[in-house]
Order: sequence, then structure tokens, then C-alpha cells
Amino acid sequence: MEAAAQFFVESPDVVYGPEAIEAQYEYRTTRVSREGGVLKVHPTSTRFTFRTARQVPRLGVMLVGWGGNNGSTLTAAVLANRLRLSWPTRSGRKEANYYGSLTQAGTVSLGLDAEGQEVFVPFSALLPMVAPNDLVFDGWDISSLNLAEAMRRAKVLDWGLQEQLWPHMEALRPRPSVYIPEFIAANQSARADNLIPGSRAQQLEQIRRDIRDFRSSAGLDKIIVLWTANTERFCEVIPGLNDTAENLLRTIELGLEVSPSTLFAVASILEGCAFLNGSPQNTLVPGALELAWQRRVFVGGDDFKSGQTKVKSVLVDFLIGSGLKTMSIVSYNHLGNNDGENLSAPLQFRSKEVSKSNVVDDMVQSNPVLYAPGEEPDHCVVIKYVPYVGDSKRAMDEYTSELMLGGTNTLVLHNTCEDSLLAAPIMLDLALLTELCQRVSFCTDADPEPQTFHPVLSLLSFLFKAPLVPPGSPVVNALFRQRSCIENILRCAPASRFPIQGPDTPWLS
Ligand code: NAI
Ligand code: DG6
Repeated sequence: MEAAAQFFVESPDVVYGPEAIEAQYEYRTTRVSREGGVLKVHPTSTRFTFRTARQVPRLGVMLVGWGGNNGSTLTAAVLANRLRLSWPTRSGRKEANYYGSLTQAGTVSLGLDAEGQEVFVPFSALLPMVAPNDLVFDGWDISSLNLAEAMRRAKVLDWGLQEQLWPHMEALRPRPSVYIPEFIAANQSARADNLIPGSRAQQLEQIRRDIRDFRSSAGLDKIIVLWTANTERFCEVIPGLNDTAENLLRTIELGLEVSPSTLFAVASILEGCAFLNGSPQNTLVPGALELAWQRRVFVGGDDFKSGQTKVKSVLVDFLIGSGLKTMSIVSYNHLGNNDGENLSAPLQFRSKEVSKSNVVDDMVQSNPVLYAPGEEPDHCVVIKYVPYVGDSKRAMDEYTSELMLGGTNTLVLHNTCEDSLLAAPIMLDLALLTELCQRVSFCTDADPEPQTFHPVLSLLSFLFKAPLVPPGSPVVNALFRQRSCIENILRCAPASRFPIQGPDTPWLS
């Protein structure tokens, strides 16, 4: 097995032009209708032309919560890779890498070679993508610590790596941010010393100025804004307040209730920058989604899918897919980082509980042989704050399933890892894939007008616990169906000869 860096498709259906790759693709699927109690399956076929601009932009990523564990760890990871750092540890020398990143460390099979051996390429080789080492970071935090101090506070990285990174991170300082105490836990107030003053409308304007300032001072072509700040409580969706774009903008103008994360989402959309939400709260209220639709700006969310949920979205898919009836899922976590402290408050825990609990719905609904309408497994989520363990999160899960003839099967998992080292590569993939999606357009024979993907980027579902999808589209939680979605679109854009399979195409709607 080898991982080649570059490949070309030799086919009349794929044209490599100087500016774009154009690929014809025949997408075959089926539609099902119900007629008199009989299911009728109708094969359908649509001919697509995909166009992917080849010019990779200079990309800036603005992190909201830059000085947190995730923000400082991602910045450190990119610097460590760019500088090719290595450092001693008690188990030997370690070198910087991008393990955990689907685009950088995941591969896809191109097919068989003349010897019958499978040939693999990294995901990042399928289409021209921004190289992670070229990303430029900036961001906001309510805490004024510079990124070197933030890295030390996070206690995620080995000391030898921190020492080498210190001079490079010291000059990076988060911009002041919006602090509205009732949205995050009261235990966060002590770090809120770096704030944007003024009314909500003035704060919105300041965020927009920050984005423009970063764009011009760093000479960027594009910026993506990623929320990796503390989990907020859910906000109520209220007609007249945040249900439409117009109402949401008026709410901000009048200084009525809006969460900091929604304020950032609105600012990003108004600046034409994609906005991604890595926390569980409902930042992208209907008004924000409508604004994204009106401005044709990509948004994605919610809540990075890093460890426990990733395993869950594989294991339950396997159990139910094997015909076993999973009836109880109990997920217990403890962690000791600042995220854990924030989640020790009931309203912030509730946001996380919701996003961690709805992750098997599609698998249950896919099997009416096992589950009656409305029937679902018990699903319990517990999170406890234990300061001593720091960023090393412990996740324990118990899955109990019914076997044939009254038997039961109980599986127990224990998972320990540095939470931020799982989250940082996911943040990287989110930025790189979102940027790539901005360069892809397509048309069909029936509708030759070029279109882009729907502004709600459901293609990113693999990376989120509670994926946002376009209205009316099904939510897919099963991990490998989500992975197929990304793989398929990356395959069909450059290479019509590859088979495309798997779930329907909400990314096209
Ligand atoms: P953290 O608590 O270390 O960092 C959050 C940062 O946000 C802090 O530096 C805080 O000062 C800052 N902050 C809070 N409110 C802010 C605001 N309004 N504007 C700007 N900055 C603000 O947390 P961590 O571990 O970095 O996690 C960040 C978020 O990602 C949390 O919501 C967490 O639940 C979520 N998440 C983390 C995962 C992981 O594996 N680490 C996985 C899934 C989600
Ligand atoms: C406790 O669960 C803290 C959370 O922020 C999680 O660490 C995070 O959401 C990751 O969750 P999961 O289920 O993707 O590992």
C-alpha cells in the first residue's frame, strides 16, 4: 500500500483546465413510491458537471475562543508542523503531525494497480486544497492572555514542545470579544478581562471591523470564522426576535436578547465569511440561517464530533445494522479543563446533553424491524468536572442490546485522551473542507445554470455531533455514511469514473 501525493484522471469526462477542473458525472439513485401498500423503486439518473477552481487562496481562520484549549492547541499544531518541530518525551522523540485530520491523515482508495494492489491517496490529494501549514490565524477571546500563556494554561502539550513554540505564540494576542454573562457559566467570569464595549450594534460593527482588519493586514483572500468558545445556554427562538433575518438584525439594532455566538455568526455572514459552530448551542437560529441563505454564505454546525460520539456513531450503526436491538446507552464523562468547568453549570450542561443525545436517531429510525414507531433506546449522558485530570477526558460508555430469544449483550468502553488533541484536527478539516466547497460549483443537464452547495453545509456532518442540514433534508449521524458523503463529492468533482454510492445528496439541495 502506498500513499501517492498527486494523481490525474485520464478520461474524456474530466478536463484539467488552467483555472478549473471540470468533470462530468452520472449520478444514479433511486426514488421510492408507495402504491396500494406496495413499495415501488424507480431508478433515476442525473448528469452533473462539477467545476472546481484550482487556485487555492490565502486563507485566514478566525477563532472565537482563540485562547481556549482548542484554539491554542490548533494554533500550536499548525506552527509545530510548519516549523517541523520535534521534542523529547519519556517515550522517545515525537514529531509534529496531523493525526486525527481526515483531510491530512485519512486516505481513499483510487482502485487497483496492474499487480492487483489497492492504491491509496490522502484525502487532500483528491482536489486542490489549502495546505494547513499555510493557514493564518487570528481570533477573539474574552480572556486577554496571549497564545503562549494560553497554551501553558491549557496544559495540553508536552513541555519540550511548549518551550519551542513559546516565542512564536507570544506575539499572538486575541482581540477583545463580546461577553454576555448569562450565556456561559458564572464560573467563567474571572477570565473575562478582554471585552468589546458598547451596544450590541456597536459590538457587531467592531467584530466586522476586526474581520476586515485581519483580511487587509494579513493580505488574505478569504476568512473563515469558527466558534470554539465556551458552550452557551440555548437561546429561545421567538417569533419577532430571531425567527427571520430581518427580525434578528432589528433585535441587534435594538439591543434585545442575542447570544454572543449568534452575534459572531451574523457579523461573519455580513462580511461574506463562512461561519462554523463548534459548540452545541443553537447559535444558528432561523434568522441567522435565513441571512446565510440570502447572502449565499456557508454556515455549519453544531458541536465538534471528537471522541465518545464518534465511537457511538460507529458502534450503534454496527449494532443496529447487524440486527441487534440496542435498548440502553449510558455515556459517562469526566474531565478537568475549562470546558468541563463551564459544563458543570446546569444550562450549559443541558446544551451539551442535547447534542450528545440525538446522535443515534437516524440509526434507530432506519430499522422498523427492530423498533416500533416512536420507540427508542434509553440514552443517558452524564458529565462531571474533575479538575485533576485536566484536558485528559475520560469517557465510559455502556451499550445494552437485545439478542435473539431473550438474550442481552452489554458492551462497556473506556476511552482516555487529551480532548483538545482530538478537537484541533477536526477544526482544521472544517476550515479546509469549507474553503474547498466555496470553490466547487455544479450544474445539471436539466438546469445548466451553475449552482453552489446549499449554504447549510451538511457535507460537514462527519465533523459535527448535531449536524445542521438544509430544511427538509434528513440528518445522517452514522459516521461512515457521513464519511462517504465527503468522499463521494471529492471523488465525483475530479473523477467521474469513480463509483459514487451511499446516502442521498442533501449537499446539492
Ligand atoms: P475552553 O474553555 O478551553 O476555551 C474556550 C475559550 O472561549 C476560553 O478561552 C474562553 O475565555 C473563551 N470565551 C468564552 N466566551 C467567549 C466569547 N463570548 N467570545 C470569545 N471568547 C470566549 O474550551 P475548549 O476545550 O477549547 O472547548 C471549546 C468549545 O468546544 C466548548 O464549547 C466545547 O464544549 C466545544 N467542544 C470541545 C471538544 C473537545 O474535544 N475539546 C469537542 C466538542 C466540542
Ligand atoms: C465533556 O463531554 C466535554 C465535551 O466538550 C466533550 O469533550 C466534547 O463535546 C467531545 O464529545 P465527544 O462525544 O465528541 O467525545
